[in-house]
Amino acid sequence: MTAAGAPDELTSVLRQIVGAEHLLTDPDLRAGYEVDWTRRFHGPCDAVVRPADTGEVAAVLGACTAAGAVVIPQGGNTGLVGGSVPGPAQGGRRVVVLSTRRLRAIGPIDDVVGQVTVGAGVTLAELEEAVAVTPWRVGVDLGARESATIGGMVATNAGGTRVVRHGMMRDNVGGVEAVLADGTVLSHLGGLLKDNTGYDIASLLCGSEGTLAVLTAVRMRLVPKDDERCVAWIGCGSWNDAVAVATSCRLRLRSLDGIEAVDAAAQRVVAEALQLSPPVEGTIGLLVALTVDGGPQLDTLAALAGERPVAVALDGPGASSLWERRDRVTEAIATTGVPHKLDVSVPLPAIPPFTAALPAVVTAAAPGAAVYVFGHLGDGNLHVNVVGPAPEEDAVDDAILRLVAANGGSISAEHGIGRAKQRWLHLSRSPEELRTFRAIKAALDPAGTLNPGAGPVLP
Ligand code: FAD
Ligand code: LAC
Ligand code: ZN
Repeated sequence: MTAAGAPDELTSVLRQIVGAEHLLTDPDLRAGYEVDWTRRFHGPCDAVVRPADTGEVAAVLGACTAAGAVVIPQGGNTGLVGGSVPGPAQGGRRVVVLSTRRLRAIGPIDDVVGQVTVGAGVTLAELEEAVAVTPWRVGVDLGARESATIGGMVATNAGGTRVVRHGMMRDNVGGVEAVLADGTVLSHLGGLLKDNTGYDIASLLCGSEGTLAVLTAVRMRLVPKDDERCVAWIGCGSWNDAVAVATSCRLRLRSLDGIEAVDAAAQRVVAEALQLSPPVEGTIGLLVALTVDGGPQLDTLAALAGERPVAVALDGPGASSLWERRDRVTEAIATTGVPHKLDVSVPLPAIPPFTAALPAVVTAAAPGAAVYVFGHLGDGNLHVNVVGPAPEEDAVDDAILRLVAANGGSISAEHGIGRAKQRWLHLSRSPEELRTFRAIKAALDPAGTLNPGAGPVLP
């Protein structure tokens, strides 16, 4: 196989492993795997392989490492930092995208402990559907549920809209099966609640972004299914006000799932692009979701909202409609151009000064750009999206991430580093930590097969 697609020994080995139908070399068939969801990141590959099971993944990785090729693991390709697609140049090495979408087995659901083992290529929506008949549900939820895979969600340690209650992906994983770059299979899927028998490989792979191993199966810990759910949208006068309400909610509302925020610009773009008007007046739309365990919770919610405009809906179409106005913000922004997506976190008290400084910082770096702020306020996690600068320009990224660091924040709250943020990783991690990352990488993938140039290991 060459960059031009001519067959060579690696191609024939890979074809023997996965079968001709699942080795894609035709440019038209490869195209969708070569560009990310945002359209900001793209790069060519020589082939896409779609292994059917763990054995085939191991054989593919062994062959690619032996041939000195690069392997980019890819699940649903909904990642927002360019880590799921090749870089523009991968050091002149041959590039193989390994798609996990055929790893779709869903094992028996353990109703007693609330666990299930699933193939890494199962989507979040498919898993939710499979557990819908049980008293359990998946603890993590996010807008890309129809395409995002469980393997990709572990690899990015995805967060989403229920972190306040159920934590991030790491908190919902009971074990993993994964394949190292040399083809070694590691499997620890027992799901024991207590198991202090050494290093926690599942936890290490959470957030590893395809740089240490390819996840092939995940033991998911499920959470009890909610009773009736209530969603409230509160119009807040400012970020200061929104943070104050969010803190009161966390202190006083039991069974709180999440507290999300959508600024006025993001509400406007949702209204325009999706024909979904903001449900109440207010600078910041604050969306509070909780499980209702009786009247007192709703009374407390009403008291917390006080004089602010509020819309409340119990489970059903009303709740879905309120939720849609948050769930689809990313989709709405993408209709206006190629976004620079800056997923960051800052300490809650820093949100008002950070958001106050933001407009001037953006204007200085990217005059005329549109800026939208929304995200998981309960986690101190804001998504700052900027539309206007060309995809390859990163002055505005630089300015915003430096502002984040100056406010004691993290340059990536939940999306990871990918190809988008390697340049700024030093703002959040010390040289000692970065050296340790490199040592872990060298131990598990000494040939540098897996996703070089992306994730937390700097080139
Ligand atoms: P991909 O995009 O295919 O890959 C992401 C990374 O994981 C890459 O580095 C890739 O190499 C690696 N990878 C994928 N599969 C494997 C595997 N089996 N083994 C090893 N490495 C692998 N993210 C959040 O955290 N919270 C949100 O609320 C959220 N909302 C979103 C809403 C929308 C509309 C969209 C488009 C995205 C959203 N995301 C969110 C981002 C994205 O959905 C998550 O990062 C998700 O976890 C990616 O899953 P994926 O299967 O698409 O992974
Ligand atoms: C969200 C994605 C962008 O929260 O993480 O909508
Ligand atoms: Zn998010």
